[in-house]
Amino acid sequence: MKQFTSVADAGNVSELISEALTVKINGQENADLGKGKTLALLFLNPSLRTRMSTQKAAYNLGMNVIVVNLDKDSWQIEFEEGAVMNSTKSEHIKEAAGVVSQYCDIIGVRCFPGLVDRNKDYNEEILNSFLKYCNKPLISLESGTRHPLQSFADMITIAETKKKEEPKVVLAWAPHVKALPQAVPNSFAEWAVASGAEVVITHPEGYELDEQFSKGATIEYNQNKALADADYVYVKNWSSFTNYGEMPEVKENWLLTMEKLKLTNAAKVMHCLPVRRNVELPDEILDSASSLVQHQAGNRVIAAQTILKKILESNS
Ligand code: SN0
Repeated sequence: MKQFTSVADAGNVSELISEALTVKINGQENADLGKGKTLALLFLNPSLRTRMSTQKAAYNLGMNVIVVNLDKDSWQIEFEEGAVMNSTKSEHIKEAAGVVSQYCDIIGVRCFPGLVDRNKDYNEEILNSFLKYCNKPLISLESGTRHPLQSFADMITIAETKKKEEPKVVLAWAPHVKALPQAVPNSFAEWAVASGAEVVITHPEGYELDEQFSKGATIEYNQNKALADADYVYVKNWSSFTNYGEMPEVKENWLLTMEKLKLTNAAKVMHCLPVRRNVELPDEILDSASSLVQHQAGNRVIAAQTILKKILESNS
């Protein structure tokens, strides 16, 4: 594996999930694989799980890790080609990427979308600058349009808990107080379809995802209908793709409840975290046996360790 930025880099998804399940059992077997190698984790946005799980995964493989909060601790980076750098940005990605590539063997980058300029976000301008100027394997830690390590961990979680070969998986929009990226739902949809699940996406009018991510899934605007016989409900808020970055008004109540869950096939409820309690999901669900959120977070280590292992194996 040369890079990990989307499901397209994953190869055969079922095989990758099987490999992850093996890593989970024999997690300490490759403790020397990454010896003498350094992982950079570069954050342009906040992180708890991604930072800690990827760092822990690297330690499990014997790697050294350097974490830099590029948004706070470093020079502000200019990504524009040919920019006249006479304002607040002190260092160009060309120099920064060259430096990081000398010090590190694998580079992880988190660069959320700005949610202002759809072309900039959906062309992955920031991630692509890192890909262009870093000459080491790159891992996305959530970019403009995707969060592949999260989706991989979610697929591992479903594989471990599913009671039938092709479970019904419902990606359900939830309310929020601020505009959030489409990266998590985009990524979840493409991974869930690729893993062979029956995927239904339910959201209010105006919250349609880009079709390149929702293709293969059924769109159902009626939340109750979508929930019928669901085996998993993946709850997530996202802002509008069509009215880019906006939050069109929603009249109905989209908050999932224990009452609504009765429509499902005793569905397990998933969320990538962080979750706003009693805004996106109620306490009664998060604190119940239906919730898989801690299980998902645990599998973030397994997802990261599997990807780091595959990259180390193909570059050693
Ligand atoms: C991010 C998102 O893409 O939705 C990261 C999820 C892994 N979530 C947020 O930014 C939540 C922020 C908030 O204030 O609730």
